[in-house]
Amino acid sequence: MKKFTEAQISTAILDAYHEKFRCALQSDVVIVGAGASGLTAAWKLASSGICVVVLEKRLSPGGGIWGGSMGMNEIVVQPEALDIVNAVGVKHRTHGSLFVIDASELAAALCLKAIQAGATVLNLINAEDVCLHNGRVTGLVANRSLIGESLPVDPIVFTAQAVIDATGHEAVVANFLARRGYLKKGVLMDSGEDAMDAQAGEAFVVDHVREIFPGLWVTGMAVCATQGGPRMGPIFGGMLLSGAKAAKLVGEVLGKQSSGGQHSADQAKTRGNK
Ligand code: 48F
Repeated sequence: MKKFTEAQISTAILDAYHEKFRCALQSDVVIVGAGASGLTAAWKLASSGICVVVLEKRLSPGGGIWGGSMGMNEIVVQPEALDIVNAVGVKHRTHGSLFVIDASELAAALCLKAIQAGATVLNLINAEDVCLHNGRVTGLVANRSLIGESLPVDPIVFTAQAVIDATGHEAVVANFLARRGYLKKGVLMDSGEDAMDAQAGEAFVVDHVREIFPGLWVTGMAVCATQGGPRMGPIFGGMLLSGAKAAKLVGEVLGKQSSGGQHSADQAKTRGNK
């Protein structure tokens, strides 16, 4: 007597994914990019009861964390980010005035924090355009990674009250607007991010988190790419702080109108989390 069948396995996956995907189609916040800043923003927003969906085009969430520096999988943070590092719960070693963290541990821990807080992370989903209503970004147009790029298959739309561009150096979502001339002068009008200056870049990436267009916020390297800030290499404190700041700014705006508290709590409960 068979205990389970192949059909049951497939049906279990299909039912679970269908439920997750259906909830994700309408949320409070869509974050594009599951790198350091995007996952931090997702974790913080979901922790405050906001319904968050993260779209990631690659197979694995974690963005640029995994590779550390030149493939050496260690990353560095500065003292200002230590509170967040401790809250994520990863180990760190002191190195002079800096701290070193195993890149895999940080990537895995941030992803776990975001999901256990109630965020929905959808991998293999590529954002390919924005949805724009009355001069405001109201969602993301997205397709399966690889399918949309190679076949004439129409996308799907994820609707949200706020969208965060956390796509790193490419600032993909901001570019959807820039290429049509929607962004004001000074935002993606010049040469993108500036040459490397680690300390200045780390400050810039936090100080310049903002709503660059109605409904669209930038965090992480997308901040520097859109506003000409310096790049900074494998120091990640600024990414964590930038994600936390984006969550705070978006949370303040949504605080007045968020309907997602119960939704997010329900999502976490469905997965057996507290
Ligand atoms: O690159 P990434 O980690 O962005 P970040 O949070 O962090 C930057 C650092 O990794 C590093 C650095 C540190 O000092 O300079 O570069 O700003 O994560 C960006 C994520 O966005 C995904 C991409 O696969 C990556 O995981 N992404 C990019 N374009 C799309 C996308 C897209 N069109 N749709 C969905 N995901």
